[in-house]
Amino acid sequence: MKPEVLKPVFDVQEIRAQFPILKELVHGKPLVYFDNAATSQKPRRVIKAESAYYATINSNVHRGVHTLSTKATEAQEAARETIRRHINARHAHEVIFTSGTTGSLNLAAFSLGQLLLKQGDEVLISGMEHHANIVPWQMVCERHGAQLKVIPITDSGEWDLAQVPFSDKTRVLAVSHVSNTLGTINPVKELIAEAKKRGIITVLDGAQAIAHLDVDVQDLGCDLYAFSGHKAYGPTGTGVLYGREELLERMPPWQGGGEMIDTVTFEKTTYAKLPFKFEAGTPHIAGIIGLGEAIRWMEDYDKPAMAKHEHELLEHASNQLLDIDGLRIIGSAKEKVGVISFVIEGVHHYDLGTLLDQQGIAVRTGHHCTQPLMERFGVTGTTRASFACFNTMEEVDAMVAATKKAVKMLR
Ligand code: C6P
Repeated sequence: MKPEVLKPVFDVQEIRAQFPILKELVHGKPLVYFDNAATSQKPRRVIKAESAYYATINSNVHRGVHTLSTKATEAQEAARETIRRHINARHAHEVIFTSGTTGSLNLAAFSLGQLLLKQGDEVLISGMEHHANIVPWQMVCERHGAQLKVIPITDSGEWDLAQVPFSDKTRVLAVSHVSNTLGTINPVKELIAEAKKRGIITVLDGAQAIAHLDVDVQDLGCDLYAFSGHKAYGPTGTGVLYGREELLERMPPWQGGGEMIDTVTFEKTTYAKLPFKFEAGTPHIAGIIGLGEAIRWMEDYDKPAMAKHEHELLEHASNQLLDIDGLRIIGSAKEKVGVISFVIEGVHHYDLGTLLDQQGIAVRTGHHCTQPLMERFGVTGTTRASFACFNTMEEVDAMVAATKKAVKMLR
């Protein structure tokens, strides 16, 4: 159960005051940070938690009997428990720490490949996946003689549910909960239910969901769920792979090394219990402690209230931007998080991004690590603004005004 906390009324200025970076100037202008899908900014509490570890308890975990090691271990394991509670996993040992979503998905692909895949089997992904949820599966498919199948995408940027290529050879379904490029919130529960009926293992890429949706892995019914800490107000270099206990028990380890073993001889190694079987080497202890703090911070500030605010920013941005002649929004799904991708006739996204930066406005331009999706929409790249709880309507207005100005200069 999540602790009952009295949520403060959503006050964007009060939230902004907690992000030191928002006081920075870029090219002499106040920073407008709209690149939260790439990485979110960090509240002071997270920065403090990470530096307090280095300043007061820096030590390795699960290795020493000395006081600092015990304190570091307790702090790291408290973060694991916080994350367990936040995503409603049954057990803390179902939460594996990784370097990020990419690390989590590579672990999942390698290990499931070893466990399940053989010649002729199929892995099903979707046409809106990030490269991190394409390439690891391609690599294991190649290794095991399996085939990658793809759910097509509609013009509005949603899965075409009438054309999901399930077959009796499908062994794994690996799809994103939320698209990083389109912002689409996918109907994952529905697809997981269908996959389960067919005995298919389900993997969700939650990189863009964790900071915006209430994620309940038991309710979703997925077998594995991957996310990064740094997109959820936590430190870079941290990530999680949640896994259902029974499946994790059967999955072979990904990397070998210290801490993931029970006994080692030159003839044979036996592996440690969960979660340590999957956590070879010294983890990013400071980062994990920071991630625990980021999750507690989000819980204090109420994710649904944050999501509502971000949705208002999205609506406002969409309405204002569509005033610009020749502007096309890529991704018009009914259910979206605060991500808006657009192209403008006669304007290259790179030039627009550079001119926005000169006004202090940070957006991402390019293919957003979703090249097949770009091909689907017949574009080489887009300009993407992605909102977080600390962004304001005034900042959206500033972006729209700067975009209009840039378009005049570039056409
Ligand atoms: N997307 C973006 O700007 P890492 O880099 O491991 O923390 O996350 C990879 C990843 C996986 N899946 C999805 C849906 C993602 O959005 C990302 C990261 C960033 O859109 C950086 S490319």
